[in-house]
Amino acid sequence: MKNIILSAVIMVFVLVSCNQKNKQEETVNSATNEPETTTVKVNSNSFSIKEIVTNYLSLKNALTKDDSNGTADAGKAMVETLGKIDMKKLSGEQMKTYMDIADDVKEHAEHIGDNAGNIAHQREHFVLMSKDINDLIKTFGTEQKLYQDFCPMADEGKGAIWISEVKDIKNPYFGSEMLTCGSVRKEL
Ligand SMILES: [Cu+2]
Repeated sequence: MKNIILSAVIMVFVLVSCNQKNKQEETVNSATNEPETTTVKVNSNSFSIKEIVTNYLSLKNALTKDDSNGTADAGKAMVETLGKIDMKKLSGEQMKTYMDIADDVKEHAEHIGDNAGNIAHQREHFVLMSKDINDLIKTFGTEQKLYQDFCPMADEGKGAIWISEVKDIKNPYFGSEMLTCGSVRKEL
């Protein structure tokens, strides 16, 4: 009898749908993954991360299409974009925050750019790049309406976020294999 109950319980776990899993992970993650950071907002008419975000979005869209070469090109373009950002408008503290994140973005962009043909590896770096872009938006704001999406199955089941300009879910971690897996976590 005990065994029957036990297997019934296991079955229920196995049958948990993608959506239900989302909700659970969402609660866990909103409690742990969002440390309060000092937000240093900058006027939109001065410093802007707009070009970085635009570049990130085209990289993300190439991944949703399983386009490894396009993803690599967008990675290379990101390295160029980062080199052109004018940091003179930032105060000392803001500059430090920006440079910490931007250095990290650059590293991931380089790896993504160098790994055309290895989309799995590009996606590994995209997990971390997405966190950085999320931090940049949290710190410097966005003029464009953006969504923070979450896929519970990405990053080997640990779950990962990405930023999107569209409300519809188009999953960059799985592409055509599981394009609509995930959910909008919040509007940015
Ligand atoms: Cu790498």
